[in-house]
Order: sequence, then structure tokens, then C-alpha cells
Amino acid sequence: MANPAGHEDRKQEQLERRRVSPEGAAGLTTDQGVRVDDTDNSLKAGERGPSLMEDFHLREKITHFDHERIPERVVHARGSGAYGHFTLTESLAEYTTAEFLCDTSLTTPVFVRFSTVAGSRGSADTVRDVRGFATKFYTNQGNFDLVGNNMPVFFIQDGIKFPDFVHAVKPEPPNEIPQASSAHDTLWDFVQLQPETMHMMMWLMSDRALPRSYAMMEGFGVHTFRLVNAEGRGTFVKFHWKPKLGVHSLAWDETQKIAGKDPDFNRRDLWDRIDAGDFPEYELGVQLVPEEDEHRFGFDLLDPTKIIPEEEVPVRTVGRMVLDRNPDNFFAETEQVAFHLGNVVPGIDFTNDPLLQARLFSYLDTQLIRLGGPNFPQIPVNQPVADVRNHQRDGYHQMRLHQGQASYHKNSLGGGCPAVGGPGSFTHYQERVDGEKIRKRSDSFKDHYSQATLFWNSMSDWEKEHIVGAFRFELGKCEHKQIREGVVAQLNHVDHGLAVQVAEGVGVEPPSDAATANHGRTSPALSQDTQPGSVQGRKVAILVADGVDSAAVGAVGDALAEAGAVCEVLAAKDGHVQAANGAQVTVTRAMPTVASVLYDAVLVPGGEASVRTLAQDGAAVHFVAEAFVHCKPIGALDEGVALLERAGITGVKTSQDGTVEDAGVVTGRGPGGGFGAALIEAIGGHRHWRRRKDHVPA
Ligand code: HDD
Repeated sequence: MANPAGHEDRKQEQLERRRVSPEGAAGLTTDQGVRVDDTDNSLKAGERGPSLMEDFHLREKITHFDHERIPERVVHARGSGAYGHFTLTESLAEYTTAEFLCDTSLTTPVFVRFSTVAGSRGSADTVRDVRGFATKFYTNQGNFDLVGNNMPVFFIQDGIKFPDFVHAVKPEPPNEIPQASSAHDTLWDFVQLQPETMHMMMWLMSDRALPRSYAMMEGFGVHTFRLVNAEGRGTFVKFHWKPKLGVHSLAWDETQKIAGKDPDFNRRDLWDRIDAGDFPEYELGVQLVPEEDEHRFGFDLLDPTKIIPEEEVPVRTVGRMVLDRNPDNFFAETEQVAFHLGNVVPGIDFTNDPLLQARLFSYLDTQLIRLGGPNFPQIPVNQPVADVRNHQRDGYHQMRLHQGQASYHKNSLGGGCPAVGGPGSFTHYQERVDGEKIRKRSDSFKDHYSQATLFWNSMSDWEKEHIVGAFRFELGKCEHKQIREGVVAQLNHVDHGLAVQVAEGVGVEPPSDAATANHGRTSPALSQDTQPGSVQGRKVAILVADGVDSAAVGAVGDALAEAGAVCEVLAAKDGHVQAANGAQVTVTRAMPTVASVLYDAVLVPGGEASVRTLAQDGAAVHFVAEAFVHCKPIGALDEGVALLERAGITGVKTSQDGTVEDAGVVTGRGPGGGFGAALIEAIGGHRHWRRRKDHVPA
């Protein structure tokens, strides 16, 4: 079975054998395969009498329903998944024996699950949170799971602190408030007392925590892993995913509104993109560090609160992943997929990062309770494409029909099979280990601030503004003043100016001097300001009413669609509107069913009557004003400019000659004359964060 790129896909072949469809099915049966004559009425003693115990169909149907739920993941409960494939563009054979990283002719099937961390399974997608980015590679040598996040560092350095951290960030015990939010006392209490969190908190307060799309997010393996080559030589490695569409984020106010208007925003975006053939794509990058260089950095490579700045060790692109298939069934696949950091293949090994080491225990352990026993690797989405042969037997939900007498090694009754060892066997990296048994944090893990400062220094003006706003919001939700003060005191080690700005917003006395001097270093790769933009998959709302200039809708709509955007025509009511020239323009959606926050850009075509109607419609005026406040590109043609004025969008330098001004507002007389191209360029720029917008009420 081939994937959309034409590559043979062993995973899909395997899944195909498990697919069942009700289409054309002959008749409804029980789980025992017995046809039933009625599934709407239980068996009763008389029409109005009690139901009978012997009604096996009723009992089975209700029992199954009663047991439909499994425990949600203790973290990362909210997620969305997709299948795809990975192709290698540059062989790493010099560093590893992992076949899928050596052989550029191979295509490896993958399943990826994106997630938020703190919220429950039904929580909104667009909360301020880290995003999980977990990839299962179904390699010919067994499954390799890269269980990463969209941020390259973590909150804590040692896994033994994970329960403390998660208890602090999850809703508070007395009342389970707030859902899917870090803006509350317990999290920030933890932060003020655990300074190793500071680097990660900078990332979490940045726009990285508000991804526009899973297709616009980086992914990071976080820990330093180890590649091992045929000679047994190890090389440290950090894994990176880089999205083809660049890294782009939503506005904070927008995310909160989307959480109500469409809590499935990121899930829907992923599904719709794949459904439309607009496949999310990522490059796999590696940072490689020879073992002899382990101590050449000013930090410890085993410390998961540190990055290796890309300027120090460049990210080498070695492959490409395309997500090209939606799952058949959410529960069977996205819910039951079980990732485990310990799923490695020959040529990839661990390091002594104490966070990583604890994870090696936690993931297998959690699946046992979540999926109800040790046979979860037999669930279709988890099954490797490599053959499985061993003496593990029995357990809940055993699906295999093991043959023969011998379920032990060594045996003679089974012909000694399966044999142990041989070519392609996993051999653990032979690392010399000796030391005192000791419960202590290494001194090399003690610098908690310098990379938080590096991150802050590397931000552009608007990114800094967003970070200050985020700290003010979160601390502003903390009831205890001493927690606000404690966090400001921590920030004063990161950057004095930052600490002062945050303090001023949350009613805390600003510190008079820096607690630690800012080192002044930057890493430009950390900023989103220079990320590549793209029009691909951007959603554009075209606002219309009777009397619209249909030629403009057609011309600009076609140009946008050609560039890869998804245009939707919105009017007060569904159906169609009558254009000025008498033509009918089909309405994609009625405005009350959507909102500006669900679109990337707005276009207001001309047509005097149309614009007059829109200008009297509060929903349309608010639509434009809100899009403006969220820094979205806005295009207006001819009379359409009047709607912008009605929305309070005045005094903005617009682009009328085909060049895009910083404000990202494009106006024109008629759809020709470079208007379409200028609007497309403005949309490709994602958001116009530097726009002045405080005067617009929305
Ligand atoms: Fe974890 C789930 C990523 C630290 C324990 N983690 C989970 C998922 C992702 C991550 C993406 C969701 C997988 C899925 O979609 O099913 N976790 C990370 C990263 C970490 C990290 C990047 C730090 C670098 N995690 C971490 C620690 C522990 C755990 C330190 C425990 C000691 N994580 C778990 C877990 C979960 C999990 C309890 C919950 C559900 C699951 O595993 O399958 O085992």
C-alpha cells in the first residue's frame, strides 16, 4: 500500500488488515456475532413491565458502554494525531547504525501526536502551554519514539521533581480550578522556589506557547541523546523538527477567544490541512557534538534546562517528515498510541540526563494503567512493522496465538528459537560509569539564569512586549502577593528591565538594582521575528452583503487561492448575496457561526450597498476591528475602506501602490494594480505585530 507520495507504506498495509467498516454490513450483531432483531427496545415482561435479566443484548450493549472510557493521560491528555512518513536526505552512517538514519533510499512510516500538557482531554487547544510533539518511527529495526516538545528545554532538571511540578501546574486540589492554565498560585509558587524553571518559564511566557498551527511549530527532543556507530563510537545529539511553514503564533487575546469559539482549533487545523492535501511538513535536524567536546560548553550537556545555541553548533538538516494521513478512529489510534522514551533502535542510545533517566521508567509504567496491561504494543497503532519474537506470554488482552511448547530461553523443544543476538541486535553503548552512590544535584547544573537571559536578549521588541504581558497576566491571577514578589525577584536575575516592567504591572515594588548583571549575549535563532512566512493554508475571510463587487471577490479570491490560501465568503446569513451586477455570490458561512479569531486575514471588497450594509452591522464592524487589534493583514477595495474607518482603523499607513507597509493594511482602487500581490505578501508576513492598535476598541 502506497502513501500519497507513492512510497510503499508497511504500516498502512498492516493497519489495512485491521480496518472494519459498517458499509454494506449485512445485519447488526452482538459481540458474539449473533444477529439481533431489535436494538431499540429492551426485552420486558409485558410492554410496560420490568426489563428481563436474560436480555443478553441489553446487558452486553450497556456493559460495553459502561467500560468505554480509559484513564486520560496524566499529562498531555489533550492531543491530536496523524500518520506520515519520514525520508532521509543525508546519511548519518558515520555516527549511527540506525538504518533509518543511514539509508537515504528508505521511507519510514510515522505516527505523530501533538498535545497540550496541563489540560484535560476535553480542554481547549489554544491555551498557554507547552505543546507535545511525539513521533513514533516504525522502522525496520523496531519502533523509535522521539517524545519531544515544541520548546527545547524543560521546567526541571531531575525527574524526581516531575510529580511536584505537575501537581503545581494542574488545577488546584480543592476545586479543580483553573482548567488548562498555568495562571494560578501553585504553579508560580513552585516557580519562585525552584529557579531551574526560569529558562523554561521564559519560553512558556513567549509566543511559542500559542502556536497558530501544529504545522507551524518546531519540535525538540530536549535531552542530549547519543548516536552510536558501527565501531561503538558515541556522538552526542540533539534532535530538532523545523516546520516548512515557519514558526508562527496567535495573539494572546485571540487564543482566549478561540478557546470558546472553537476549542478544537489546532486539532481542526491539522485535520483540515491533511484532508485538503496541504500536508504539514518538517525537516529533521541534528546538532552533533563529539564526545571529546562534552565539557567545552559553559553548561552541562546533561542538563535539560539548557540549549546548545544554534550559532555554536549548527543544526544539520538530515531528513524530512510529511504528515499525510488522518487516523481512522480517534480512540483506537490517537488515544491508544503509547509513546515511550525507552523505545530506541540500534545506533541510538541514552545519556545520564537525570530527567531522561526518570522518563525511561515513567512511560512504560503509565501505559500499564492507561491501557490495562502489558500487551498494549499489540494495539494496531503501537505495533511495530518489524517482526516481534520473544517468550513474553499471556496477560490481559493477549492477541497472539503463540505456537509450541517452549516459552523460555534456552530451549531445545522449540529448536532453540528464537535465537538471541546476531546482526542488527541492540548493543548498549559501553559507557564507563563509576562513582559514589549519592543523592545530589551536580554543581554543573547550578546556572539557572544565563540561558533565560540569552532567550530574553534574543527577542525582538514585540516579542519582549508579549512576554512582559504574559508575566503580568499570569502573576496578576495569583492571589498571594508574596508569590508575585518571589517571581519578580527571580526575574531580576534574568534581566532587571524585565523584572521592573513585570513588577509595575502586578503591584509589586520594582527592584532597585539587578540581582545578576545581564551578560548581553544573544542567539538570533531563538526569535520568531525572522521566521519564514507562507500563504499556504492561511484562512481569509471575505466580508460581503448584497451589492458587493463580485468581480473583485472573484479576482482577489482566485489570486489568494492560487497562492495557497483558503478563502471563505462571509455574510450576515447563509446562502448567497446578490452582487451589484446581479450575479449571485455564494456565502461559505454565516457570520454568526464564525468570528475573526478563526481567520488569518480579512478582505473587504467594494460595492457601495454592500459596504453600507456591513458598516451598519455591529458584527461586521467588530470583525474588522478585532482582526486589526490582533495584527492581522487586512485588505480593503474601493468603498470597502469605509468599513475600516467605521471600525476605528484610521491614521494607519496603508499600502496603495503594491508595497506592504509595516501595518499590513492594504487598500486599492479595483482588484488590479498590485493589490492582490500586496495582500498576499501581507498575509505571508503572518501578523503585523508592530502595528499601533491601542486606539481601536475590540
Ligand atoms: Fe513526558 C507524556 C514530552 C518529561 C512522564 N511527555 C508525554 C507526552 C509528551 C511528553 C510529548 C505525550 C505523548 C503522547 O502524545 O502520548 N515529557 C515530555 C518531554 C519531557 C517530559 C519533552 C522533558 C524533556 N514526562 C517527563 C518526565 C516524566 C514524564 C520528567 C516523568 C518522570 N510524560 C510522562 C508520562 C506521560 C508523558 C506520565 C503521560 C502519558 C504518557 O506518558 O503516555 O509518562
